[in-house]
Amino acid sequence: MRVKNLLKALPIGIILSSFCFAAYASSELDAIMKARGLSEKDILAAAKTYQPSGRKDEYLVFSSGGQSGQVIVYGVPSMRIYKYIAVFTPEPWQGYGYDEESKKVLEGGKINGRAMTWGDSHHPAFTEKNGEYTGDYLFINDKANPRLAVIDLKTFETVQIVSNPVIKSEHGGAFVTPNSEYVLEASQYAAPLDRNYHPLEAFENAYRGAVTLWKFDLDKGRINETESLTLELPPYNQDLSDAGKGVSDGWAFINSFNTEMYTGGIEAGLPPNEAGMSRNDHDYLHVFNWKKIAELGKDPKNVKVINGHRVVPIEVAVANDALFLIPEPKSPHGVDVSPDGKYLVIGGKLDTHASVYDFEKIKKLIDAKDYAGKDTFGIPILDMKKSLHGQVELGLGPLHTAFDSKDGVLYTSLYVDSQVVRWDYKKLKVLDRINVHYNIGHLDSMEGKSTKPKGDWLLALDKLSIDRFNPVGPLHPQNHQLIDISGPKMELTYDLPIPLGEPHDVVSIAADKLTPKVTFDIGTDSRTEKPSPYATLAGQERVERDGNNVTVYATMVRSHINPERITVNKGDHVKIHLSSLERAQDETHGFAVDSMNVHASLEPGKTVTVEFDATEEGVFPYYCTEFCSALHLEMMGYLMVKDPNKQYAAVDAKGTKLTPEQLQAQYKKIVDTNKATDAVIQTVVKYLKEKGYEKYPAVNSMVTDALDQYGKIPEVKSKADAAASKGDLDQAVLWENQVWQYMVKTADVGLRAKARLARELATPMSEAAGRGEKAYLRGGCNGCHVIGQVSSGPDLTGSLKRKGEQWVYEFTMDPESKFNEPYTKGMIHYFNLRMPNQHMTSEETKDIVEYMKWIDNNADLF
Ligand code: K7E
Ligand code: CUA
Repeated sequence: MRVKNLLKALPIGIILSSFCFAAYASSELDAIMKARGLSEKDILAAAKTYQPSGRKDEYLVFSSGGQSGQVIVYGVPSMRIYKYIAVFTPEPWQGYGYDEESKKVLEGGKINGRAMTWGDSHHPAFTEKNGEYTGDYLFINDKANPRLAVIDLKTFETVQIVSNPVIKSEHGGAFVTPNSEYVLEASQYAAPLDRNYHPLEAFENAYRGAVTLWKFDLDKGRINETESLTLELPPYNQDLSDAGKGVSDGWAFINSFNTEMYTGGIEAGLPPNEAGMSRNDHDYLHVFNWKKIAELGKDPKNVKVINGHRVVPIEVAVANDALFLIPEPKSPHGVDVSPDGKYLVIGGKLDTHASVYDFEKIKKLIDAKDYAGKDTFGIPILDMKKSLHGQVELGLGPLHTAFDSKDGVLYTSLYVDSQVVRWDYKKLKVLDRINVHYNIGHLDSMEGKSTKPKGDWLLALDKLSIDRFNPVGPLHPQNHQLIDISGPKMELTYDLPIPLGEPHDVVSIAADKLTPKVTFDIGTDSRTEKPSPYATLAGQERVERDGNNVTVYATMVRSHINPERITVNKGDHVKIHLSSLERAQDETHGFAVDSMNVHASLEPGKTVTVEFDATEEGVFPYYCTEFCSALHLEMMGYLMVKDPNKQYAAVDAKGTKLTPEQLQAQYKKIVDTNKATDAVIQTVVKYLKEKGYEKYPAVNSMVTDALDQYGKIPEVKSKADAAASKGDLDQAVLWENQVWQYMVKTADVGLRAKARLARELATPMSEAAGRGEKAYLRGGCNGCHVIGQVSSGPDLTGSLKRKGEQWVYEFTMDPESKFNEPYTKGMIHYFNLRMPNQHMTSEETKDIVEYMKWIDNNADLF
């Protein structure tokens, strides 16, 4: 049973005492609750959402980043933020927009040749199969500059941006058809599709709305621009959209406002847009058959080519029964299709109702050609009453809707009332409501836009946070609230301040549907996801010159950049291709050159390029920007920019020289150190091999990393030996030092692998022993005692056998009582330390004894 369900089933008293194993802990909890002013409800909310260190979340949430142009990734139920994915806006720490590979992706989003360095991202969407999320790719739209981005969820990187060739502003994207055939992007503010000047007086004639069907190639993971097409729509301001599924598969739906086609004119003394655009009682829900539109678009007879892009005109869609309108209460906002595809729920925004349309009724009217009339553009209008399943009064400002796993149950956000309403769209009745803080926009249940929404959690995306958080200046964070919807009453459990942009919408997915890579294959261009033509392996590092173009093929591995000196002429154009030779998880390097405004992030295996003009003469240090190892600061080099027309005076290198004896001593010392270090490594290797480390994937990958470092030693060692035999001890010492660097890295990972393996092989700990280990660590006992080794205190292995359980218990409770025993006296003398009284409780001490029993049972492993 899931923890939260368990919590629900038990009365609070039992819960609290089952959280806390010992009586003392319960009183400690009481004390904390009192001191912090927490209620039992707070403690429950914490227990439902808190993830202990190392525990992973059940769901990952992908939130639009609003005007930041990015995507924010966080976990449910913990609400911990995991990542900002750079999409429409350069993000230097990821190298995005500062290296050449990512600049190419951003370039796809240029509009009329102008680079766009920001976006207004609104609606993320996953790839789908049969209407269920697949977790392969994520799409997100840019409302400000109509564009669509593709993020690969293997790498969590943006791999493609396409710019819409005909529309000028958009909102109804990104909505994916149930098998990821197309990604829909509908316009918002009508404009001339030819992108030319047409006076506003020509609004009805020359301005148009539109919906673009971006063709997605699932195998390639990219949008195919030439196979994409657009359906022309009237110049009503189209709003949110959704693709049909199940019974409505093949169809899609778009809301609208301003069917009045009002164009404002406040400055000319005319009433403002807000008055003119909401004058009529009704606007139109657009219903169109995207499958038919895609078919029609294949025949050149059926399309107008605008800006090199195929557009299916309204008349063609109408003549082929592919486009209809249905009146809807004025200026609605969201349209959401139910999981089975049968119902369309429309949030009234200016109307207190939500309207539920029945697709089967709509389809019947269409099939019978039962029309209530036609609009100005000749589009058939279906009767509203005949299409409706019903309406429910929800409250002020209904915007968006999310579905529950329970049949007929759904949640609608009330922007003005700051509430979430749970209601039944089949039976048309309200079930529950909860206040949120404040002015909620979108909301989402887990996998809420798929055919299989989950009924455990709901996210409320609140536009205003006002007083919820510590004030951080007039620009407030947004507030994402986590609501437990698994019980009969909705329960608020967590507030997450969103520190980036105004996120409009989120999509969420079961974490186990995602299979992200942990490293790249060596030499990968992460943006094309193919081997980079510039991949450089160890030994291939070089600098090439072609006229004024200097190309550097460089590598990075703990802890050096090769080359460490790059000399160019003033005026040269410099390109540096960098390859990370790391194979170990999370060993990222960064690369920056003084004052050149370039930055790259090199995750293990990545190849990336930075490019700049060396316009000024001077010295420009370059360095690794990630604290990647103890020798990270040493991971640097110099870019020397010379003026080819200048003569530089020769310099006399000064510096203190070692005497031959000193040099000999230094050489001997480093050689001895290396031998000793290697001996340690060999014992670790022997242990790992004997215990069959290959069978444990986590250990195996650490050992691979350790051996990777160790494998670099022979080459360096032979250089050391060659220098020594030539009598160049200076060079020999330097190369031996490099041997030591590799050994330290090997030993570091090797010892971690050993500890991990010991843990894998050990017998399972009893609950008491587990608590004992925690008490042992909390008490800081590991400061003096190292299991399996004599350290600044004795090795605890075997001490129970030597002294007996009772003695160990008494000694831990009150060390001083034993200081006069000859055994203890001897120990104090040997270690020159007395065991301090850690004031453990009797329970804790008993647990520690259990932990020591576990140690003894596994003594051969330590
Ligand atoms: Cu309602 Cu852009 Cu989906 Cu904002 S949108 S809230
Ligand atoms: Cu590599 Cu720091």
